[in-house]
Amino acid sequence: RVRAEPRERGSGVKLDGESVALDVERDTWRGQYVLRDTTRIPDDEGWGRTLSTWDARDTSVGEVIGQWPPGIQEFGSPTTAFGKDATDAGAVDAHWGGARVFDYFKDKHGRVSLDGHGMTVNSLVGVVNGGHPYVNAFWDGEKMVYGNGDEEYRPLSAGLDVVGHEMTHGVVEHTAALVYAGQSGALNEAIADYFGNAIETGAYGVPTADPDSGLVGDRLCRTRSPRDCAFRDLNDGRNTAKHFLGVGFGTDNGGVHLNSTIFAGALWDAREDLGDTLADKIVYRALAQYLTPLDGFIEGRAAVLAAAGDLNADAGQLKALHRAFNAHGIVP
Ligand code: ASN
Ligand code: ZN
Repeated sequence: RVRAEPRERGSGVKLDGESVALDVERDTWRGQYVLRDTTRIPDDEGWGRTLSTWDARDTSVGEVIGQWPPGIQEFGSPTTAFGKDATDAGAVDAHWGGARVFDYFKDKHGRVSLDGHGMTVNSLVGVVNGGHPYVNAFWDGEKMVYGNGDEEYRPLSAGLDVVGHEMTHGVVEHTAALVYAGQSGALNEAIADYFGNAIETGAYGVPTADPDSGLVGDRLCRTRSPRDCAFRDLNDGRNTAKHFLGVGFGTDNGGVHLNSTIFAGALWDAREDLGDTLADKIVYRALAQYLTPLDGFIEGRAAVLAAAGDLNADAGQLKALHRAFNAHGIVP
């Protein structure tokens, strides 16, 4: 089958000023180039499956959750060089970051897209909150949505850890399907943070041992120091099961973000001892082969240890895992 729209190598500038290559396509109907990447999902997986980045500037968050807002289009440009509007909207970062995350799961874990079967990856950028800035991002069950940010925070796609986090929610949904409430929800959040930061540190060459490696959202900060403004810190060793905050389901789905660093902190500690490659494989295997929807921290520990055994972790590595879970109060 001959494709109507030729693939092109495009370019753009991220919000941190870095120039990057982008996989784009010419949309012959619109007479424009668009942020549509057809290079990553193989043709025999089916025509039309892509990574697309959509221009949802000024669309309110209520119009995008669980529905497709009318009239939005893939982010366009008159030339293959996407300009300042694409940068400012976070479109360049979302399209670039989406490809990094896609490649990470494919190259490191053999997983083709979020569902493992080449599903289309759609990212909406520039979303606002009823005329106000929107400083959040989320996976709504089918797509990634990025807020436009404010004076303190860049558009949310500017954090590769945030992009990795949201896309990992898609992977979790298609694997363990951890229920997004209470302890299974905190485990879901922990795994999203773990892979988000694993992908970001890998892409930027930051060692896990760096004390700032576990900051979530640190690249979004415009004025304050990353440590002050980051959303979470996976190196926050104080967050243990002793500090588990049981809050009502009406608050943060029962504390899914309050308690996530208990488990993510243990995983991030262990990653330093095990090394990135083995640690990531263990966490992925725990997610894809062992965890089930209502699991909590104790089951999470067992899943990780089982996966580590499968992957021939040696006695010292298993000990490091035990130590990390114990230190965070995750003890059966
Ligand atoms: N950024 C948050 C997350 O992905 C949005 C939310 O509360 N669901 O976890
Ligand atoms: Zn999340």
